[in-house]
Amino acid sequence: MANERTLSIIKPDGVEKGIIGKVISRLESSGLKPVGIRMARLSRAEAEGFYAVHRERPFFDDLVKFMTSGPVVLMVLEGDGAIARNREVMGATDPKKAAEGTIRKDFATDIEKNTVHGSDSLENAKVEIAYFFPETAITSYAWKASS
Ligand code: IDP
Ligand code: MG
Repeated sequence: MANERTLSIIKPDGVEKGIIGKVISRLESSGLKPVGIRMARLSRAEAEGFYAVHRERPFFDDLVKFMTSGPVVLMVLEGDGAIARNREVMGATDPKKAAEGTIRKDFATDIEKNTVHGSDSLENAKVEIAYFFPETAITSYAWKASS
């Protein structure tokens, strides 16, 4: 599988529940390596821009309100097939439908407060990573090759 990068977010409910470490532990255990991490309190404009594809959906306003309600952890994850792998570890959008052992099954409150975000395609991953991380803020593992 190809080495990929994906954008992961621990949403305000995950930070509020004090499970940042547990979520990152699940991601790392699945073979995903954080190559960029920062915390942020998203502005309304940032959240609206990030979720622009959902702007016509009935839940859009609530989603923006939720995503700006507290701090989030923004992460770039790297690994083999990272985009699909992250989606698998996250579980279905609705925690009621999420598989056993997934982050959303174990930690999410409901279909909105579902603890984590993950890019859903290579194209969206590129856009989402660039939205929050300049390339210089992403640490490569490439040094391993020359050590
Ligand atoms: P995803 O996060 O699993 O990719 P999307 O369909 O892209 O799911 O939706 C983005 C986010 O919008 C979800 O993670 C969730 O927080 C919220 N959301 C999605 N569907 C609903 C809904 O039916 N009601 C309320 N919030 C929703
Ligand atoms: Mg999505």
